[in-house]
Amino acid sequence: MFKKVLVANRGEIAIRVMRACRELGIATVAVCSEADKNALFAKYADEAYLIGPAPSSQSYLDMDAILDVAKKTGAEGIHPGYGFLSENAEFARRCEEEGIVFIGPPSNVIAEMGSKIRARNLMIKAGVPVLPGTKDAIEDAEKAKTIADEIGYPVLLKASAGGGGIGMKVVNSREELANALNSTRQMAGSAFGDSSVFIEKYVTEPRHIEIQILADSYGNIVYLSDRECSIQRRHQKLIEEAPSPIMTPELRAEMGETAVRVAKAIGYVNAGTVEFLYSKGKFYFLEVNTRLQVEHGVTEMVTGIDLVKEQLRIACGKKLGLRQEEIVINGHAIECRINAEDPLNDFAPSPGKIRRYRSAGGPGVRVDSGVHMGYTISPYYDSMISKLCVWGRTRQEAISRMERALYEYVVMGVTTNIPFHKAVMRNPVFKKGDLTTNFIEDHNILEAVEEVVKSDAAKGATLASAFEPKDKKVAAIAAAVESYVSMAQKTQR
Ligand code: MV4
Repeated sequence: MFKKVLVANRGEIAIRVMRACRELGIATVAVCSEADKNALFAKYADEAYLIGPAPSSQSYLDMDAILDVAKKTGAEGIHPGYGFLSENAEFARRCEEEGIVFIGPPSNVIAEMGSKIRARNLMIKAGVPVLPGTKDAIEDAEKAKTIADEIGYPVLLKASAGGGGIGMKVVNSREELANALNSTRQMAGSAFGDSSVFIEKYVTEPRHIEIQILADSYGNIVYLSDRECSIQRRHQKLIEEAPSPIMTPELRAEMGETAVRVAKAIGYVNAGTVEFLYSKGKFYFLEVNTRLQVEHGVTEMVTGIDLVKEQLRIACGKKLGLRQEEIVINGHAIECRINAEDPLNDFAPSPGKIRRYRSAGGPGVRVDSGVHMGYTISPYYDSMISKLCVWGRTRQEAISRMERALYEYVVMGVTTNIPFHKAVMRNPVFKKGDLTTNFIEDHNILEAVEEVVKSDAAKGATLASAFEPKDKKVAAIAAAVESYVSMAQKTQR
């Protein structure tokens, strides 16, 4: 097992990885930017190194700086977390070259899955269901029209180098196709340096269901749980759950075995996720995420498996200690991403200082967070405060537990999307589990958020309101004392 691992990330995922390391007796090295000098993850690590100023390009994306710290500290492995360099094939290759273990898949697999066209063609060869579409990139509008006529509108233009919904354009008629093709190719070229665009049949009301897999270096591959990730806004996931409300043992086996076939076909190693669209009883391959995902915690809660520990074991050459028949799904888990953003203002980020903080807790509640009271949410990075996960024996118990946890969760000083999550949990269609990727628009959730904000404020329906001084004068004194204390702390530094 590794003696020392560098975590090339920040915030909650850095702490998440360090927790697994601590349990395995692995020393940890953190790298941080100027903005994160006093962040919890930097204090949690056994060693922490400043690698640059706040902008990610000069810190968490600076491969040279990160590799220098790894070499200087003797870290045998680097865990990239998610985002930043986690799916950067060049970084994985450089780790391999330096003899430092990249705790994730081989760099060539990351590169291969970075091309949606190549991934699709590999899946077709492996007999994995894909949507009707083109095997190659399309450049000529007339050819595209012929193909789209065969597929049938609406079609979706997709940038081959895109991901997470960036570089996608829905086309509803022949007349729109030529302009759409040109604009999508142009956007892909400037965003990804690769203007390749292909066509797929557009599925209008899909579910987004993904399968977690684990693969070791000896060809052993298992699937763990499925996850329903349909509640997204502009391709940003907000609520995930395991298992999907529509999952049956038969469907899970079919999708799981398909995900294992995908992993085998591409020579996958370590933790990964196979994304599918599900519509009218059928599922179709979308893409492979070659990293540990934000929402991995719901899989951990229903299987009892620590995915980061499994990643570390696989990365240091151990065989998978899991057989498919011993992986059992127990209960139901839901994750709400708690972000410092204003759901009443187009989810605009709301950076700033957390004046009061008390996370939820109690039976069946897990909070993965990188913040604390007095912490300032930086405008340089994503606005995540935490991932609030709950487990229940049934989906209904998980929902009521999530409602209770959201009631308890106190974050004051910044605006959060907690009211959004409350509005979803209360929604009768959500409670029935009738989800598609259009859920937020189809059920006017944003209007419901306004109601939640009003009712929370009016009748003190949150634990947070218990911290609000009733008397305006008391509030003014409290604020003055707080600003004095923070000034005094600054002078001490
Ligand atoms: C699609 C699709 C409908 N039809 N492909 C979004 C990001 C990437 N995972 C692929 N995505 C989609 N691809 C076809 N042919 C709908 C989406 C999509 C989506 C998929 C999963 C979860 C949320 C989504 C939100 C919007 C669009």
